[in-house]
Amino acid sequence: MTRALITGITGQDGLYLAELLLSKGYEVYGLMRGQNNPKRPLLEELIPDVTILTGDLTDLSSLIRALDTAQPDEFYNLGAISFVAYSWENAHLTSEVTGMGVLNALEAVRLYEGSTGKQVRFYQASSSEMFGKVQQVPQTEDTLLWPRSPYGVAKVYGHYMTINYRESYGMHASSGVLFNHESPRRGPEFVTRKVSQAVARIHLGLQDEIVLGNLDARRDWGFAGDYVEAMWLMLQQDEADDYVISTGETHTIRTLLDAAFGAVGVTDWSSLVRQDPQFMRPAEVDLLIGDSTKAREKLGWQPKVSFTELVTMMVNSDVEEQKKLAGLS
Ligand code: NDP
Ligand code: GDR
Repeated sequence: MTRALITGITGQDGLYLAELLLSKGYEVYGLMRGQNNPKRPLLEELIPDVTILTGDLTDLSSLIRALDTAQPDEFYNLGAISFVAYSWENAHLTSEVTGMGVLNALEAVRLYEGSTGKQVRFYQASSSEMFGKVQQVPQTEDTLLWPRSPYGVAKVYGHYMTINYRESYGMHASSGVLFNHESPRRGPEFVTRKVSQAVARIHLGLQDEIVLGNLDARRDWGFAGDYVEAMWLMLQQDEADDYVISTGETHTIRTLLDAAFGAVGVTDWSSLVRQDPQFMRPAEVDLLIGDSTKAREKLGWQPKVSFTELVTMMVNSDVEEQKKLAGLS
């Protein structure tokens, strides 16, 4: 039985990846931080077959211990402080977790490989946020990186450290440069879920308006369930490598609003949306659109869920959730 260890198991991608690996017959271990993580009950309900280990990416010894227990064939490093806006307010902590945490994970794997003689295939969750200031579109594996946030800078560090461990120690370390991917499990701080939740509440008469920041930024949004398949495929290759994972379509926040309100039959949302400078960023990533030709050709990967299907799925899920919370169903 193949064994996998996932950091960031309580996050959106951790859950989808764990479900995918369990469906393939893996023995799955998940690293969870904190002495009493509030997400533990939900995790135990959704993925009871995953063995939870405690540890933190900033604590190298906890990672070494987790590897000793899990004895993984594959290590997926999904743990991070992942909210870009928060990274300006907590730049040092973001650098420690999202940047140095990758070094800790790589080092723990290298030590484990050295002491056991066993190979562990390593996946690093790199990000399109690394492209930052627009240099070239669509963005590929070769596009110049110009990060625009402390989060983006930390991800660049982790990305190059992963490549460096591959080149220095011959580790099977791959980096997936994933563009934005969403789902009904997306954290409510991210714009897609903030919109789908608010649209659901407005539709049910529980809220009057949505307050947002920049409506003109463009993102290449895909479905998280499709993207975790790409992570797995990367670790099934003989050679480790880096891959862009994206849909190749880009949409503004305005188009997101069209699709989300459209899902509940509203065509003119102008009186329901207000902009507030508090949600503007000190530096914005204006345009993301990825070219995933390499992944499509070498991994045989392609996204299955369209933008409209994704947004409709999220709004419908939030309508049901909000009905339950409000005692309407
Ligand atoms: P989430 O924010 O949903 O999950 C982040 C996970 O990291 C959580 O499980 C969180 O645990 C964990 N974590 C936070 N701090 C630490 C720490 N100090 N030690 C160990 N774990 C920690 O992110 P996603 O699931 O959306 O993303 C997964 C990864 O992919 C992240 O690295 C993200 O940066 C990256 N990424 C995401 C993209 C996206 O569009 N979703 C696109 C490109 C990259 P807790 O629940 O305890 O806070
Ligand atoms: P992003 O996602 O920063 O791309 O990072 P987010 O959904 O936070 O922002 C996307 C765009 O929407 C604009 N925006 C708002 N964003 C939020 N969160 N809240 C608002 O009210 C709002 N109004 C407008 C933003 O300015 C931005 O342009 C995500 C994360 O998952 C990262 O971890 C990951 O690496 C990247 O995607 C790829």
